[in-house]
Amino acid sequence: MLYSALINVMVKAARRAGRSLKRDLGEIEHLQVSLKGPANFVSLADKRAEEMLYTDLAKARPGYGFLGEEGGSREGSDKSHTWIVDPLDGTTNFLHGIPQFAISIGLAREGTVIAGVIYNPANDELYIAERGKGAFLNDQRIRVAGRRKLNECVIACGLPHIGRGDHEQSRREMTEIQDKVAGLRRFGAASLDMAFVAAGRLDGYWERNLQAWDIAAGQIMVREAGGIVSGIEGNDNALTTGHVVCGNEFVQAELVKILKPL
Ligand code: 2AM
Ligand code: CA
Repeated sequence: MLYSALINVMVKAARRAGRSLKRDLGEIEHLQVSLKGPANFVSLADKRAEEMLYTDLAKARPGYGFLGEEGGSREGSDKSHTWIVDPLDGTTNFLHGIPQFAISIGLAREGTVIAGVIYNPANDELYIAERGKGAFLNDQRIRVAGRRKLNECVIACGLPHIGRGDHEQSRREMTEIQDKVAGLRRFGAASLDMAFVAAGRLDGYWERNLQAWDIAAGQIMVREAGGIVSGIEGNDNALTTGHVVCGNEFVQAELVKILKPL
């Protein structure tokens, strides 16, 4: 598969940071004897991965801005381009040795995401999307699922963490959706949930109160796979609201219809 120079830069960076995370995952088991150890260790793994990504991306594209979960915002001389990076999405899974986590890299030009790479080093699944060029999983073109009946759909959600979000509202949402779908799932890594929607594994996904780095690469992945991504309002921007609803055009619309009034 021949990708653009830009995608090759992103993939190379994701794979190098991925090797580092995979090594660290191997260490997690040994650290579970200590109660405090794993969380600190994961935080270090996270920071190390982000620094690797920053180094590689800044070297390949000097001047681009960089927004990362760990290091925050770093300005560049090129004000129109920004990397939006989550070095470890699905931290809780990683901490527990659950192989559902990813490195997520998006590139925004003038505020629009034009390329995305999502890489799960645990199972070596690499998702790629570039504006106008489609979405790919391990070099195979992917498309969102075609189901139109919600009662045949498998839908994923996110659940707010302790001390975050509105837990009552989240329970109302789950109750409403659970009654109408073939299956409800909660995997715990937003970028991979969106990648799964792009690959047609999931028919839809919603979650509130996310950050730009959770969403950027996933958003272009779903769109390039033929799907729709919005906020809870249905026509708003997930990247700025932090709320995501996605799926094919029917599923996204059905989910919005249910979630909006809640
Ligand atoms: P993270 O692992 O990078 O933090 C799962 O519901 C999603 O929520 C994950 O993508 C996870 O990304 C994110 N997440 C985890 N803890 C969070 C928190 N305290 N606030 C907001 N988002 C969080
Ligand atoms: Ca994240």
